[in-house]
Amino acid sequence: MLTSTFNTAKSEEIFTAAQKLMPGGVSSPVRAFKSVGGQPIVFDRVNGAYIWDVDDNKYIDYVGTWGPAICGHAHPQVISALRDALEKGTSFGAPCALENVLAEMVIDAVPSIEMVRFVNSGTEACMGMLRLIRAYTGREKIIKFEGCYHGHADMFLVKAGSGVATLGLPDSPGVPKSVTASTLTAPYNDLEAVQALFAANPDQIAGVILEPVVGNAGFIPPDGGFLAGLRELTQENGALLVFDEVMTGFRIAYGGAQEKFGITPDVTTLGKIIGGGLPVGAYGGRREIMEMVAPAGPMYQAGTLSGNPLAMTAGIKTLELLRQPGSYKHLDRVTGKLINGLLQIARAAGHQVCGSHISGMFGFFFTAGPVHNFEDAKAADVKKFAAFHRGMLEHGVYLAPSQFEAGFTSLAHTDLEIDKTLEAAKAVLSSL
Ligand code: HOZ
Repeated sequence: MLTSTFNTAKSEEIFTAAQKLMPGGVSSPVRAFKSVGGQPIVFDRVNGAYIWDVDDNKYIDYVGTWGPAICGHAHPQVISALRDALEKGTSFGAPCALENVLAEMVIDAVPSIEMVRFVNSGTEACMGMLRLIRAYTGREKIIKFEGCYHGHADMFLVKAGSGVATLGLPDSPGVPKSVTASTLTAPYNDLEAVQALFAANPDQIAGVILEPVVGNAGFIPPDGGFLAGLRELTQENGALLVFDEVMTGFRIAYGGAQEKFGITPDVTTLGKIIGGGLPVGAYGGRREIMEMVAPAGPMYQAGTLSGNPLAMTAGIKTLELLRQPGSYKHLDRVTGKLINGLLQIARAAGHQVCGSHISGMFGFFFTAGPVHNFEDAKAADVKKFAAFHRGMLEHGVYLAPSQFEAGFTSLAHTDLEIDKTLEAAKAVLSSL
């Protein structure tokens, strides 16, 4: 059901050409609209809470380039800082003073981090982190949770979330069994399952790795006591606790989930926001652990563009903006208004729905819920989500094209955008 003004002819033309040039026409699978149907929209520009496509349709954006755009897209201060940095070049491949500035900001903010290594993506951060916890503990096995996504490295592609869940893929071909044999999995929010894995693998588990708030199986917060229970179990068993805060870092609180829930892991991975929209990742933790990393220690990990001045600049400016008083209060207020409004409208229209938010991160499922883990998430009505997604698109609202992704707001989302979104949701949900 196209609205009279919804024309995506140029998007379709460009995407048709893209499919001959790149696998599936995209540079990352979750963008391909596979689970919501229709062709993906091809974008031209972004600003504040908005994103425009090549046909000049304007959308209120709740993807925020998958999280980094927390200050709003193309924030004038970020752009201006980047222009100045650009004058000095794009990459030094050598130490740069800006690395110190961002490192100090990260160390000051994130309780578990005393030293940090910058890399170029969340995937790289998680690869480095895994080698580090294995090097530090001298153990090989890890525990991850079903539906959690820690990037696309071999050892994490076991019951993974994000695009793997969106496309309903089995664990990926090309990943050697010998690599994933050390990856043990448990349902999220299930302490007993973790306890059983520790009991069955004594002195073999290097660490427990999780998204402290899941964003890659849809949005799933931890049950009360879950994070504290993992902290205890890891300590009792000589394993490290790792929070993958690529999504939640600087989003659900300035100090991430560990600040929000008061649980300090041993190691943390970051990405997205700390690059302010440029490619970046980082892993950090206690000094004695981080000093294993080369050249301070023997664990090797490297990168040509790591710590480059543009990514450092965008990250520093983004964190400066976030540090201003009221940022997280704003994110919490607008996101609460959005999710509560959506749930109310959906229920009034007769749909079964559940959802929640923490600060500027949210999610909802078309099921009565509650959703505690990936199995619960998979039981939601994906077809209804697809129809809702399409309807919202046609009403000028861009949501993540998958039920298995969290949504993000920004400092640029105001009551105006939320009200317009809820108006659109009312129209769409009453027609489903
Ligand atoms: N890591 C992002 C959220 N699941 C997805 C980004 C992508 O795969 O393009």
